[in-house]
Amino acid sequence: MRRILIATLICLFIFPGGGGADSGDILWNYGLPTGGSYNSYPYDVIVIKEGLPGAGNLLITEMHNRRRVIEVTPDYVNGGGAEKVVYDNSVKMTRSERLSNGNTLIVEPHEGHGRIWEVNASGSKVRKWYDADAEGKGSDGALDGDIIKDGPYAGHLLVTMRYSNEVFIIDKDNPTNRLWECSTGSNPVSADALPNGNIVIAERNTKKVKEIRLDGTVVWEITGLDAPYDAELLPNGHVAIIESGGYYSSQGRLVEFKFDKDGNPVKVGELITGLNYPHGLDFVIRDDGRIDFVIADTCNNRIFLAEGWSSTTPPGPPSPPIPLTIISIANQGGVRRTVMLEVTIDSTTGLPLPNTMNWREMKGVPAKFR
Ligand SMILES: [Ca+2]
Ligand SMILES: [Ca+2]
Repeated sequence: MRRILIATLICLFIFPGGGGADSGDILWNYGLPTGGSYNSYPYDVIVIKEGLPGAGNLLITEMHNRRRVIEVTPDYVNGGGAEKVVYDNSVKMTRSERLSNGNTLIVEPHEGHGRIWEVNASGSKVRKWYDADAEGKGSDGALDGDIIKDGPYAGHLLVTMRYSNEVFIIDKDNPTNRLWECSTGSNPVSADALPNGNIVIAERNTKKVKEIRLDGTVVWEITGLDAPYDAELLPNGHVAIIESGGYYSSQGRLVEFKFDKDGNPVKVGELITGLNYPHGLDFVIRDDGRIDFVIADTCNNRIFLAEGWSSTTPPGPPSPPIPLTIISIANQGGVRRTVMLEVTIDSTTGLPLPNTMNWREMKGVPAKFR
């Protein structure tokens, strides 16, 4: 009884107003369940990068029912945001990205119609970057496509083909010419090219995310994942991964890994659980260096921003511990009792430091509490 009372008091004193924001908290939500505009099976979300038209806006790819790419200028403070339709389609789309010329790259993965297009600001197709049919892959579909930003293949197109288990680079000047290719494990569903030229691939069925060099050697791999669909290498060297779980399983989650001194992945933890078949992940860096995550929670029909636990800045000197004295006055069985608690609080965790908690019952009530 006393312990419960004291624990409650500590919470009230350290976190006035009901508690500070913990990592994993939803800071902004777009779509269900808040009502208003909803996203129709958003497969992916990206934060448009600095230097590109629309920088900071979100590009959301809706896959089912309403098949659109929309651009949202988020209002992270007041909620919601301004929305405009970039492209309205009749077939499925999985991913999209903003190009330096202001146009948008879209990926149509539909079986038998695997194509990657560039659409202009008016929503008209202006270029076909890739056509699976032209390669005799009528039963396959391109599931991811990126224009490579840096490295030896900058400007060319990275394509991820889910059913033929391959990732390859298409010549920007000749769509039938492959500049590089590799076989992957089963069901590669996304790939990103890194500034150093390496490629990060998420393999759904082999439950793996890996970074490979262009010579095919593996830099690292993280195995045992539950249907991974997207991965982001963070500015602090960590890797964040979206595990989809399964269709309508609500077992989707965001997990984060770091690397030990030997380069082996070590799980930091699960930042968010209970997602419904999520497929897309990106991040934003806050003014204080904290990395927050933007997530396409696909079958919950929403995009949201979640508070991360990593920081791009190294940790500063530890905050000093906080000495605290709590006077509690309570009625217990009609008898009024006064308890004084002295404790030292760890200012980082907000929890009592070990062996610092002393409490004693007082006679009477101190004058200022009467
Ligand atoms: Ca990609
Ligand atoms: Ca992503």
